[in-house]
This record gives sequence, structure tokens and C-alpha cells, in this order.
Amino acid sequence: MAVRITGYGPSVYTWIARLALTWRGVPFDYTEADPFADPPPEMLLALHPFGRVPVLQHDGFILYETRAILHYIARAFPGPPLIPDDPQAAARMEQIIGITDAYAYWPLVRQVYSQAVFAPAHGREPDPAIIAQGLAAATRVLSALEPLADRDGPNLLGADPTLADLHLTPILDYFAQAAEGANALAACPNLHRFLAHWHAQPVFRQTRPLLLPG
Ligand SMILES: N[C@@H](CCC(=O)N[C@@H](CS)C(=O)NCC(=O)O)C(=O)O
Repeated sequence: MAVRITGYGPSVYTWIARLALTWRGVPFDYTEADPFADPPPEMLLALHPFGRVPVLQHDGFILYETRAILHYIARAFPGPPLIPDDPQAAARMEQIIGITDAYAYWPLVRQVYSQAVFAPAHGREPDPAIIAQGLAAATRVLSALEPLADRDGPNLLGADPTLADLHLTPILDYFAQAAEGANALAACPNLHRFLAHWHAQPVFRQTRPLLLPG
């Protein structure tokens, strides 16, 4: 059976899964399901008890949680290793993914991007208080990530891409689509260089969600 992703067009986590599969060269089918619908679609709840996206299916194997999906893609399909052998590099990779999920996603994407970029594109008035809250929280996130990004390589951990790059790039890109986010990132030379490197990858442009007016 082909790989299938059930996701939602604007979802940054869906983008992370699509980016990883495309980077690996794995063809996949795609089913759209809006997790923000109230109630979420039954078919999504049947795959994901929390009604979120993305979900990966492969040969009857059903997997949700983007971090787990990326580990599966790295191990189930051939290609250059995306998980370092070196214990410290592997731990660093997990740390960056953990920071991204626990501390970065909400302020960078759900507060700054959603309000400053997504809301106006969909004819809604942004809430400046939420943007300010997101920017305040983002300061700590960026200053935690900045020293973890290697100065000697284009990727976070050096020359070779890892799952941390695939996980963080879409989140940083959404943040940088807001002028306030781009300004904050410009003050972080390592993260800024890292994002510029990924912006230049064809797979990035190929998978980046279009900001469709809704
Ligand atoms: N921990 C989940 C988070 C996924 C997630 O929050 N996805 C968002 C879209 S980017 C979603 O489905 N949100 C629906 C909601 O918050 O109700 C993962 O790593 O996959």
C-alpha cells in the first residue's frame, strides 16, 4: 500500500510530514481533513483520538505525532541517515525537536503567524495582544535555539540534515512570514542562516503550503 498522509493544507505539522517524505523521495497519497472543524471529521477521529493532523498510514500501520512520523520515515525508507550515530548529536537533535514542540509551536505559529499572517489573509482582524504575547514568548525560544545551531554547517547540527532540521524549518518559516517574526529572526545569525539555507532547497518550495484566501 502507498503511504498516505491525512492532513490539513495550512497545517505546519502536516507540512513537516510532507517535507520529510518528499526529502526522502517517498511518494504518498494525501487526504485533506480539517482538524479545526467543530466537530472534527469522523474519519480523522477514527485515525487520531485527539483529532489532530498529520496522520501517516503505511501498509495498515497508522501513526500520529509528527515526531514519531519523522522517525518512521527516517528508518522505514532508504536514504542518507537523518538520525546521527553520535550520542551527543542524536540527543541534541531530540532536544531541538522537543523545544520546537513544547515551546516554539504555540507562540511562533499559533500566536504570531496565525494572527499576523493567516488572519488578515482570511479577512479577519488580527489581535495585537496575541501577537505581542507570541513575540514575547518567541524571544526566549529563539535565544535557546540560537546557540544550538552549528556555526560551521548549513544545518542545525552541521553539514548533514537531521530530523531536527525537517521539524524546525516549517515552524521558523511560518514565524518569519510575519514582519515581526522576520525582524526577530534577523537578530539571530545562526537561525537566520539556517532558514536561508532551507529556503533555497527545491523541496522546501515544492512542499510549502500556499496561503490561500479563505
Ligand atoms: N503533537 C501533535 C501536534 C499536531 C497539531 O497540533 N496539529 C495541528 C495543526 S498544525 C492541529 O491538528 N490542530 C488542531 C487543534 O488544535 O484542534 C504532532 O506532533 O503531530
